[in-house]
Amino acid sequence: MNLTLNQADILRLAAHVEAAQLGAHAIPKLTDEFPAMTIGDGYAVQSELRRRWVARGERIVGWKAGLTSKAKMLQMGVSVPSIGFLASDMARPENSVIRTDDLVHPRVECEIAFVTSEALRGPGCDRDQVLAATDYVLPAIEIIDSRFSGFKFDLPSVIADNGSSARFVGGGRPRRVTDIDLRTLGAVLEKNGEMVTMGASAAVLGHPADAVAMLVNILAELDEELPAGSFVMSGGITEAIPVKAGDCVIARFQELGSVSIRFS
Ligand code: 0L1
Ligand code: MG
Repeated sequence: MNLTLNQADILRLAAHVEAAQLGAHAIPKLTDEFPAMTIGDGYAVQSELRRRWVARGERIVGWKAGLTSKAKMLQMGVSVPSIGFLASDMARPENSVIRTDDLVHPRVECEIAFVTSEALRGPGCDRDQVLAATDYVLPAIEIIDSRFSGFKFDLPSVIADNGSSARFVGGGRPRRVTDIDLRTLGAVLEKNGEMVTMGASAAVLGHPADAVAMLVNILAELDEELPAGSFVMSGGITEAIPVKAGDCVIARFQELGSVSIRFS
């Protein structure tokens, strides 16, 4: 990938983003200081952020595909999806209470998560390879939290911020991919007992396994593979809904059951 940042700037930006994530404070988008920043620069900062996460003793448990629906790409003014890593300290149990005082401006999305039983490596990874390497899928809620002030960001900045990753919750009813039609699954998101948004799994690049293949192919550009046993969030089926302390959220999925969480 094309880089314009030098190593010192990559290290400094990763420390800057990490401080915003851990301290839950908003920062200006990184391209304000580095207008020529590229997607490759964004991934270089994200890789350094991942190295820092591991150095703090956390495990990388999987990856997420972001900005995978046409609607979301249009909304954010970007034309390609992104990926980010998922670490052990971001996982929360189903039905748990998630604090909001250590988040900047959390939003929730309904997603289909894949758990892999074999490693996947691009380039050229496709839907069939993803489905063959999938142990099971399950419904999930992603809690995204862009650290950029006023949600003003661009693709290089959001990639450096690890695709706004913050928390994730898997649950419901795990299913084999051969037992369901992953393309046509509907999902409804309820907040405080009211339906706030709904969508169908085809919103995710036409098929959620295509989003996982896209993720594997981006990993290949970073000279990495998706290890067996990874937890992979395939991207928001619904738009992201803002949440605050006191909110109860339930994501109901066709065929896959539901996932609920509460915010304090
Ligand atoms: O999961 C995602 O689609 C990442 C979205 C990044 C932009 C945002 O924070 O809304
Ligand atoms: Mg997401």
